[in-house]
Amino acid sequence: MKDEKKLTSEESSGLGRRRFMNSAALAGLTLGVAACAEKKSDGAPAAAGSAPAAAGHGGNASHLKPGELDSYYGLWSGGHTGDVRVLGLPSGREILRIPCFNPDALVGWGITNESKKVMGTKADGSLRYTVADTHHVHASYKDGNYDGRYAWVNDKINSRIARIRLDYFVCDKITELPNVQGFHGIFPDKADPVDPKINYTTRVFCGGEFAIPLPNTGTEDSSKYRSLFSCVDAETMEVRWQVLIDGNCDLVATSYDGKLAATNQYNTEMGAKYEDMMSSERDACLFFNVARIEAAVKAGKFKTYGDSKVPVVDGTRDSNKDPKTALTAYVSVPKNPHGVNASPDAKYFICAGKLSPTATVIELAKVLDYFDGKLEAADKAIVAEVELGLGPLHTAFDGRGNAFTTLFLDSQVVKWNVDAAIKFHAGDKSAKYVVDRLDVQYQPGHLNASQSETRAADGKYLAVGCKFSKDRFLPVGPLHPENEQLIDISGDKMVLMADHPVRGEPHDFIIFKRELVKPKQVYNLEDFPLAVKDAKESGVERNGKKVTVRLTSQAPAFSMREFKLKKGDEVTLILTNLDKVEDLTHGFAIPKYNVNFIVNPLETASVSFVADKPGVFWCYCTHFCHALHLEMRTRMIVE
Ligand code: CUK
Ligand code: CUA
Ligand code: CA
Repeated sequence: MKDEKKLTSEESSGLGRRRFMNSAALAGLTLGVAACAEKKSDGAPAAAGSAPAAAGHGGNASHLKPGELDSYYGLWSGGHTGDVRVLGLPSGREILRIPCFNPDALVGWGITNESKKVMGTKADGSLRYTVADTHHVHASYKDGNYDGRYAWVNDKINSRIARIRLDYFVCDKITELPNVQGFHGIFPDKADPVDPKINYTTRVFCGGEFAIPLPNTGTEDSSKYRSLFSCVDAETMEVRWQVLIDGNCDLVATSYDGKLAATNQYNTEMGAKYEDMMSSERDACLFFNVARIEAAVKAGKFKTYGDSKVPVVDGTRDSNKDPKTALTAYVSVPKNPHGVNASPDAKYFICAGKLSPTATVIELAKVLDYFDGKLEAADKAIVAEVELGLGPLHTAFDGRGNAFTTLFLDSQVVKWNVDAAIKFHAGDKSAKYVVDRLDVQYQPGHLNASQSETRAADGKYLAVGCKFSKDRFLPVGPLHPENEQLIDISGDKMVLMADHPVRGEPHDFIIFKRELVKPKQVYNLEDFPLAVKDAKESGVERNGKKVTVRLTSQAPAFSMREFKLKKGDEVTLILTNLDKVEDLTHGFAIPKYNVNFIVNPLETASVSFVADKPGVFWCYCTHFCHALHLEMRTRMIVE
């Protein structure tokens, strides 16, 4: 009888397709559906799978009233779109996309000279790359928490790292890593291992996943291919050093004391085919002794490869047998591990098994003991290796001693207690380490909890990036969106709160309290060397074929009604927005010239083009700014 009622409410809320799912998935839905029915009887709007599901389980709500602000920011990697998406949580509303690696039509990223300079151009001025594959977003730390300065994101395709300024939420630098392919894992350090006064991020570590010949001569003999682990300077964005390793890098984690960075390795076999990559029963979690690596670089104990001047130190097994001088430590973990994550109590790294149904808990103090010669083998740093379910990929934390791991094959999140797992592993078989399991829809990859990888993990919300949404949203042809699900983790039991469709494929994200960033509302004229500071400075300046057009915008007009060019002119057009009010943004589009970009309040941007088409071209404002927005134009006359 009860079940029938649930189905009816499913159908009335447009979710009748749920009936077609497998039974395991259906079980996971029950809570959300029941809560929907409850809420409806309250006379409140029926928002599918929203807040009410959490009632009585800690009370976190995902539905916000109109005008209400979210309490958390989420920074989501954009995947193929090469951007970073800013979400508000718990509502899941997408607030902004920050273009990094790919052109973006809204802001004119890849169109303006300023953005092209960040993105990198070829000799002819065109963009070096227009595709990307971002996976991991992480932000800068201070005292073990985010400090709101920067975020970084990787591009796996072209081995680039982009930095985002979190005052303006814009990408300001991109660095391409030398000597590596498939740059995947990324993580900032959280302190300096040498100078205790530096309790904030100064380095970003980058894992190279695919092995290539060094230098890349195109040799077919894959036994000569190598992977490198890289360190990028957080301020200058220059590559400080790299480490030649055995095996490959996948994800990256860092310790709170700054002493250790780690990467999980699924290809210790150094195979070129997947069968070879999974031929060993165990692979590794590879630890880097940051202070020793930097001492080796200082002492000149490095090589360089090809054109790159970046020092490369030797972190291979053979060269690092004596723990007391070793730069690296290879800790053996089960077959083809995936994520590695640092617990908020600063004690452990957890490596998920992927092809093994286990998670491995590695105690950081013991890894340091190994480097001090006090532990006979690096593998002794393992304090637990426990079964969780099929396909463990990534782990998040609630700050109360619990870990949450995605099970890709089981389509579940499993909540488990780290201390209990350690007890169980030590022989106490009565220690129940699995606390709860929740079905998710479907096949989750990354997950992250609010403030998870900080000292301030608060155990409120958990977001799960499900790779398949199948029947969760209206069908739109063969390609479905991914399903980002929000889970309330404030109680003992996890409670599914909401589904959100997202464009593929974000992979990873972080969630942090809104008061940790202080975004600016307008730009500063002084920050732009090209700024046209007064409308009176507008005009056309000719130097042979080279022409500079200076313009300002102030709603509802550009500073010149028209400007004249000659066919063949090499034009640089500089536009400063003199409006000072936040959000009073103007656009500038030139028909037939492939130009469209925006200028935010007190921002300056420029574009360069050859005036190769004669005629009259109405340059118009593309961003609604004023009642006279449509009238906001200037005439470009090419004679
Ligand atoms: S990888 Cu995507 S689910 Cu690139 Cu972080 Cu694990
Ligand atoms: Cu200016 Cu629309
Ligand atoms: Ca392997």
